[in-house]
Amino acid sequence: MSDKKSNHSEISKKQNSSASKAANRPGMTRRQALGVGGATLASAALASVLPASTPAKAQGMRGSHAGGMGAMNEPKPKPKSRPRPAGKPGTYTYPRGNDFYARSVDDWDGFEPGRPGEHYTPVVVPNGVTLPHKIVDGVKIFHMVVEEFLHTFAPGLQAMCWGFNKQLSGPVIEAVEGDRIRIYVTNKLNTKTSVHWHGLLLPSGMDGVGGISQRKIQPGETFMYEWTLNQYGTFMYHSHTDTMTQEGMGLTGMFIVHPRKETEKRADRDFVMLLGEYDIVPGTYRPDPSVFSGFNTLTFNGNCFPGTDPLIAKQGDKVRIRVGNLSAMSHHPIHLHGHAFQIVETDGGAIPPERRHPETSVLCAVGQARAVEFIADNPGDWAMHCHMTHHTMNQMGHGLPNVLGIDHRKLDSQVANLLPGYMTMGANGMGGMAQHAQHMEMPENSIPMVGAPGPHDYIAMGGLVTVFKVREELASYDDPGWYNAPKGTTATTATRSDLRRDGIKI
Ligand SMILES: [Cu+2]
Repeated sequence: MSDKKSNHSEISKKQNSSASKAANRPGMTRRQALGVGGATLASAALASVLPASTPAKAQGMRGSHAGGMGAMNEPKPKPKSRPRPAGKPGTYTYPRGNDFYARSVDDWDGFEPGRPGEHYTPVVVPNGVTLPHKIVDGVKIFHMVVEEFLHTFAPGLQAMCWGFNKQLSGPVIEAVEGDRIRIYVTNKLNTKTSVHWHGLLLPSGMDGVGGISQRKIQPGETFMYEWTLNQYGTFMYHSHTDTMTQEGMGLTGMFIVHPRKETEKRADRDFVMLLGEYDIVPGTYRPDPSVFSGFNTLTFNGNCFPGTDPLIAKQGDKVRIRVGNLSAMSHHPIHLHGHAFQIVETDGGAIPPERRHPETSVLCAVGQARAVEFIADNPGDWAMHCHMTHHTMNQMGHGLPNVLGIDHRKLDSQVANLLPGYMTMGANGMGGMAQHAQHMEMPENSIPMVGAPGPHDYIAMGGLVTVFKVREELASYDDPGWYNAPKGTTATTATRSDLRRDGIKI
């Protein structure tokens, strides 16, 4: 869209100038500016120890041919001619052992920082933001502060959470394959932390696992993570120190890497959705990360329905929805109405077109990421939700006594003598609970288990629910309101003549 382009070109200009400054620094090559030892050096070293006429594969086969006398008669290879692992201390060699990694180029050194508009179409984050960056000497610089803050999950429900830059989920990190990135993490918690870059191929010491790959970041300290992105795809980041507590308090986020070269047509709408779950006991203001099950606050990008922003697309748009799951204990089958899609990426790599298959739900287990794609070809308002029924509920309603089907009128009048206003909830299900709640005193800091007013009726859902809105025409991607369905395309009451015509007896 034209307004977007003008924004991007402004950003591009700034980025161009700092990138060329780096490249023009006297006496410094681009590789030095980027601080990369790199695979080119490593492969040159490997080439120097292999006879030029002998492919590496043949060399390997000869070494492994253990049986037979012929092998004994061959001259023993001198130690120096044996292929060694590439790389040397102080350098990092890009991992190249698996051809299924999602990569659009063969080498990642020397690229300018990727620019929005030119190298990628920026992602859309409902209820969220992307992490701003600046460019210093050709390196993309990010900064995140880990701290406690008051987060609103939906109107009426707040809790003190731990987040990156006061966001739950954390701001989406967005970059391009071949970008050199440097991420500063400042710890403002009263406890140690570290950040793991989930699914990313990087030097072991940058992996962020407290104790294994690094010393933990002490309260008040700022750590620096730096590497060159040598893959593209849908990834995540999260605390990897006391993860039960720290992820359970909200230290999670998504990390998107766009391909340096276009592999397929870009999505017009590229949505990022992080799934999460928290246990907030009504009347309290802090998630309880120690529970094993029974999480009562289920979130898309840190918000539960009706607090979730809709996803907006125009008919004909190519849509990508990237889903990551950093819930504590729950897998989520995310179901989209009105469309089918193909799963095109996991956090392990891209799925080749010939191996994709159609689905209408994508199961995203804890610690997994999935990207699905499709054309938005069906105008309307379409629910998108987790298909686990307890995950489309909010706080007030799990684990209640089962009163389904009982006649509670007598009971209510008796108990009301002791507890004025008492009303048994759930005799006909939970759908009416939110409406009852309008007339009842609710516990402090709690929201009804379901509910928001819809265009046709009350919506009896909460938690992991949002709406995918597709319109024939759109002036902008702002929320267009509810769908105005063409006449005769909405389910409604059957008339007597309908029933008579089709022989339906009621
Ligand atoms: Cu679920």
